[in-house]
Formats: sequence, C-alpha cells, structure tokens
Amino acid sequence: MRYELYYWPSIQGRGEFIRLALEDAGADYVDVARRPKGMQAMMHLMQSRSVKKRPFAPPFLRAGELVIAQTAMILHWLAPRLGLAPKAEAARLWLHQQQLTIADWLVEVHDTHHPIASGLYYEDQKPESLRRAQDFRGERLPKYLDYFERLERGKNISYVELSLFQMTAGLRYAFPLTMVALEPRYPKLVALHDRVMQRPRLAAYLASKRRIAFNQQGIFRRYPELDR
Ligand SMILES: N[C@@H](CCC(=O)N[C@@H](CS)C(=O)NCC(=O)O)C(=O)O
Repeated sequence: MRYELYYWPSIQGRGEFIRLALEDAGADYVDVARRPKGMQAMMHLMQSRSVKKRPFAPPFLRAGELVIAQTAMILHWLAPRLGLAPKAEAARLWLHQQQLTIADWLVEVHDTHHPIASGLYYEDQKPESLRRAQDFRGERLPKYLDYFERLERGKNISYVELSLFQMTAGLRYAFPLTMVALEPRYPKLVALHDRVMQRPRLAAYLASKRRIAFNQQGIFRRYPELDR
C-alpha cells in the first residue's frame, strides 16, 4: 500500500505527527504537496465539488479509495497497520484518547501566539498573546506535562510516544527557557524523547531533508517575549 499524505509543504504542523508514524514504520508514502503540482492536487481534494467527502483541512491521508482527515483519526486508523498500535479495541481507544488530548494541547500551543484569530498576524494580537502565553507557561503546560509524565507506559513504542516526542521537541523550540526550567520535573518525558529520536528510522528521518525545520509559520513558534 502506498499512502498519500496531504499537508502544507513548508511547515511541520499537524502533518508531522503523521509523518513521524510513516517514517518510523518505513512505510511507502508520498508527501504529496511537496511534489510538483502537489498543492493543486491537495486543493482539489478539499475544494472540488466533484469530491463528495471533502476534508475541511489538512492533514489528510489517502489510502486507496479512503480519504481520512483529522490527525488523531488518521493515526487511529493507520497505526495498527504500521505496527505502531495494537489491534485490540480497548488498547486502541486508550491510545486514541491520549492522542486527542495531545491535539487539545497542540491547540493551546497555537493559541499562545494566535489567541484571537488565526487569520490575524501575531503582531495584531500581541498583548493577548502575552497574557495567554503567561497562563500557558504557568498553568496549562505543567498540567499537560504532569498528566503525560505520570501515565504508565508499556515497553512498546506506539504512535502516541512518537507524538509526545514531537511535543517535547516543539516546546523546546518555542519555549526554550520555560522548558529548561520545567524539564527536571519530567524525567520520563525527557527520556522518552531521547529514546524515540534514537530509533534508527526516525534518526535517519530527523537528519534528512524530509524533516522540515521548525519555523515561524508553524504551530510551534519562537517569540522570546512569550517565553519569559
Ligand atoms: N482538528 C484538525 C485540525 C486541522 C487543522 O486545523 N489544520 C490546519 C493546519 S495544521 C489548517 O490548515 N486549517 C485550516 C482552517 O482551519 O481553516 C486536526 O487535528 O487534524
């Protein structure tokens, strides 16, 4: 099966959570929008009336006849096929629940720099961003980190652990000072981050050009004033 991933070509964003799973599994996939004419193909699937089940937003995955959107649902469907989730329902639902919590967490990261509207520039919502980021650093970030630090994890790496790696990496990029101060309280999450990035296929991916660098258009952005 050759999978087609559709996502904005210049940012890690939500697409990265899917890329990490595909890369870790060594899956055969195409990152469509990063290919010539790929953006047209992506916009066609989202906008053409001839496509009956149009996704609202990327990322979405095409697998044969299926087109699946929503990051957590893509992973819920894909991961058992990639060996990154068990097949039993209870175990899959538990992973899905964690992934949906990660999705909520990611929205809160985004809202530190876009608390009023995604369509406005950061510079047009700076006072609100400062307030929002202060609350995020002081209240919400430790609450999410506490939660994931304390959960029991089995020996096997699933897609949720890959996503937690991405959260730690992104938070280190966006909030370096805050993370230096907080990380001693979260040794299990730090160890998990290191363990995931040493997985051979992921290590090769992270060192390759396929891994887009964190940048100021993505969800994790570095504004030093939001990291005080
Ligand atoms: N809940 C969706 C959110 C998808 C989403 O917000 N995608 C962003 C890029 S990361 C987008 O392009 N949104 C366009 C829009 O909301 O208009 C998911 O988790 O996949």
